[in-house]
Amino acid sequence: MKIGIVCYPTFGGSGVVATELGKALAKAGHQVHFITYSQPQRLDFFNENLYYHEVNIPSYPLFQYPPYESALSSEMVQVVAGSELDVLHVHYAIPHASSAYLAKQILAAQGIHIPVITTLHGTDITLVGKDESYAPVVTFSINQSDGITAVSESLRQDTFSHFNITKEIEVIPNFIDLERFNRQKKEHFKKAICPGDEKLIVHTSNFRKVKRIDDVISIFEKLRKLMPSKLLLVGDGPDRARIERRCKDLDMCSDVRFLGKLDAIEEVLSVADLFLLPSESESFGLAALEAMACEVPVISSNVGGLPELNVHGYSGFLSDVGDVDDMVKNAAYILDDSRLETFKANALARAKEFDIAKILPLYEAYYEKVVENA
Ligand code: GMT
Repeated sequence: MKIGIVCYPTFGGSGVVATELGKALAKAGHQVHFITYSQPQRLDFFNENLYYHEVNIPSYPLFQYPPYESALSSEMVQVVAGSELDVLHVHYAIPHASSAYLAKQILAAQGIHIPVITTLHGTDITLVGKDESYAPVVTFSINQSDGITAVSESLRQDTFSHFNITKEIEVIPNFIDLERFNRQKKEHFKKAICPGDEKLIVHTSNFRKVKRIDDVISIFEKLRKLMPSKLLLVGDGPDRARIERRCKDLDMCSDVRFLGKLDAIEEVLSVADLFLLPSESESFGLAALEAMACEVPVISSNVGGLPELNVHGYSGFLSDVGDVDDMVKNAAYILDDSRLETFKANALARAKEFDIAKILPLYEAYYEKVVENA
């Protein structure tokens, strides 16, 4: 098939999923056209089936807010018509679903029919999308999509409860490339960070409020009193500066390191003993899946799609949002030397259920169904 993929080209989960999906589809022989405003972060290899079309957003003194949606729709029109695409798959509803709707109408006027699939990722529904500034457009454009997928059953339910959706939503969970995400031998790295053989705790995120990084710090502050441990924080975002200050105030600087944004996240995960994800809301928790694939058990909150990924008492533990004491208790339980290796093996076993080799055929079958029925 000839497939157009529209996404945010950044480190964010939706962009990562879209890019990895496009790469896998190209490897499977499909022709994949990325339509984004800059080169997607993980589009880091050459394949004869992969194409990249940059959305050009000209500036003009009149524009306080350059009309990205119009530029995106125009690029979609050109790529669909020029490359004769079979389907347009947009990731993250805002504003990609409404831009796709507009492109579809323009193409229809030219006699070209293009089925549109929208994949919902999380904050486009649970946080940003339901804001009344966006909700009417989000509702309309989701309903106008020929196919709709959500990355977890929880997100599917949330979509029906927040919006008046009149169509079916297919759940296709996120996936992991186990060839990239696996536990590599990085003993020198572990020794450098944990010279006293301390336990290594890792958290990765975009440092937004929804991630509750304060809980990460509170969990670690209590845990380091129970056992020698170090914390690595990967990523960047609005809460980082405040959290760095808090670590200084708590006199924890010698045990906490901020690594900033990192591409080779699997190298850090390869030396980790435990991953923390105490989020307030999480439609899937791709960061936790990446950790599990690298044999890292997960302490997470029990919200959204996390219970569909992290199996309580097997690959890690789930607690109520904000229940720091329960998370500390569970973390100490996992990190006990008599149990840690079992939890690591379980984390990997669970991650294997989300192997891209299992999930890719679900997308291919869904594309075929939508194209046939559209
Ligand atoms: O987590 C974020 O804030 C980023 C966000 C995104 O859209 O990039 O992630 C969402 O999509 C990911 C990929 O499907 C999911 O794994 C994350 O759970 C989801 N984030 C939230 O629901 C908060």
